[in-house]
Amino acid sequence: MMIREFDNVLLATLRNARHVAVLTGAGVSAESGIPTFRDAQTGLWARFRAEDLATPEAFERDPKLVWDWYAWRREIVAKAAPNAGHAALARLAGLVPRLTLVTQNVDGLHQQAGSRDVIELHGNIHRSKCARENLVIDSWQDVKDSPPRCPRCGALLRPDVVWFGEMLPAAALEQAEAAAHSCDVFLSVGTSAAVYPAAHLPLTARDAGATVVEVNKDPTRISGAVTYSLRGASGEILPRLFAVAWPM
Ligand code: BV8
Repeated sequence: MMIREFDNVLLATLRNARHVAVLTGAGVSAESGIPTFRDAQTGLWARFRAEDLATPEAFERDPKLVWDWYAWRREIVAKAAPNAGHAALARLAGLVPRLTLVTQNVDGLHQQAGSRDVIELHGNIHRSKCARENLVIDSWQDVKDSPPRCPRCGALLRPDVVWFGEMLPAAALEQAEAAAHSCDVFLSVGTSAAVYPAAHLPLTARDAGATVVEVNKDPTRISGAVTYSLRGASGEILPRLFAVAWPM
């Protein structure tokens, strides 16, 4: 059901929820100035598609290109601040008995907004790891050429994110799936629901009997499968929805 204003059943369901699970995607960071994953890229990177660069094959073929692409994205993220949508989700933790916040984003903005125990399904762009040992490396010798090398074994460093074709961190995925099975409300915010297995989560929640609420600027492939589809910017809808559901 696509609704403009919030109906009373939705508001009561939210207010009475024992456990709310949230899945966010790149759309929740769009109002912070971070291009979404499927936005066309700009500048030097305009001729590349994100999906083609975020792969082990691309890194294998041209490690410098992929490393430099992440360095460019890290610069954009470094200038970005959490927006009203991130802040509303951080406040939500104090409004419900139990909140599980799962994100596909790698920008760390939920944590910056004050959310705790954020489940990062696709890693974090601020962390780098040894491409051979898979261990997170905090510091390395600066070399003019990129990517830098692991100070322990000399292999190339890579971003600590999950590329297409790679497994998600098992513990994170298990926690996210458990929350989808046990929550009574599942919010899918700012995601095209195009990438698996994250895209299964809202449907897992629906099949387990949860009320699923999508908050998204455009229709997505799950818009017809959710209980409520709220169309618009998360930075505008989330603060209003929570203020109406939990009047001060
Ligand atoms: C895996 C990290 C085992 C890197 C990313 C089952 C079926 C089909 C395919 C598969 C499947 N299982 C696995 C696959 C293959 C693949 C996949 O899903 N492919 C897709 C393209 C079909 N999945 C994998 O490879 C995963 N690994 O499952 O391992 C396996 C492997 C192979 C085969 C079988 C099993 C790993 C996936 C992780 C990839 N890494 N990111 C990086 O960031 O560089 S995914 C990437 O996409 C980002 O993390 C991003 O978050 C994610 C999802 O995109 P969205 O967040 O939804 O962003 P998008 O731009 O698409 O949409 C934004 C939405 O926001 C839009 O709808 C827009 O309208 C809206 N919006 C914009 N502004 C706002 C807004 N909404 C609200 N407010 C606003 N202001």
